[in-house]
Amino acid sequence: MSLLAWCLLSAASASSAAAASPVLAVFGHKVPDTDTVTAALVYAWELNARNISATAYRLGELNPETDFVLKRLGVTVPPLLADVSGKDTVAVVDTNNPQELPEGILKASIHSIVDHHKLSGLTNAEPLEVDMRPLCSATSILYARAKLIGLSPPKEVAGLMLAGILSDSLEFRSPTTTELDKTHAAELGKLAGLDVHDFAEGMLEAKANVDHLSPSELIMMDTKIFTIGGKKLRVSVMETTKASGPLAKKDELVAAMKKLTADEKLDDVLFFAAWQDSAKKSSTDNVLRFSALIESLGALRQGSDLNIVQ
Ligand SMILES: [Mn+2]
Repeated sequence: MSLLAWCLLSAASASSAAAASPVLAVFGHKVPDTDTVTAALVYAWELNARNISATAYRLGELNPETDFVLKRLGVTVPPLLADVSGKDTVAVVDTNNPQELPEGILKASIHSIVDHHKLSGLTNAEPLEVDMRPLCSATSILYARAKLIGLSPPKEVAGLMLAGILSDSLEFRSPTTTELDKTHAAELGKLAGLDVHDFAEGMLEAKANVDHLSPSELIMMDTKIFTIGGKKLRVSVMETTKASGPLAKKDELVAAMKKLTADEKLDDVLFFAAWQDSAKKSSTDNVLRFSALIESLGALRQGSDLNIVQ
């Protein structure tokens, strides 16, 4: 075979292979947070750089922090994905819990998972690539992967990686933060041309601005249902810069929590509002706790655990 014929043949088979291979849908969990959205975008970038066609999606509305990050970095908001089917091939980031994924996930073909959570029961018919590491965020794992395979992230991708680390680690205050995460953040700040602390402050300000959200939207911003001791609880958390926001909305919040308890046939809705104090290292020192059940029972007392815990 002549060299030209060989080249033509290779090109033809390469293009037909590309046409036949499906575009991977990359996404994280429902009620997306910053790490889930940025990790989906970053992993789609990595896959495309590896010549695996991939598109990032989100499974819900952006929270104000993620909205700030994408605008600050000039990155387009990924499209919303309603569900997946048996025809789809997907890549999952930042979760491996089927309850946090679209219903069709058990029928879809899973190409790979990149996650930093504990094993949570996702199964698949075929062998797949799984990269799980105990780092503070999915994007921290993705940066380690990029370094390993010699991919250098462009500015905006480095910014997305940094945002995932800063968000999930609460700017390194979370106990899940490792020394490697801090090293990654410092390197990514340089690559993205961002001052790490200033960027984190901007994210925190955006997160704290919840004026436009209704009490029920506040409760659903970062939330999960747990069954503990036979009781079904919805546990919601909110991080803010000051307690005055959620305190001012306390009555409306508790009313919305009672409604949710009845609507979803729950035993209780717990809402934790944590705010950061720059003078303290831990973010768990300052927490407001609200319970729909205790409020309903009239057990709220002055100085009880529903008030500020210092
Ligand atoms: Mn995460």
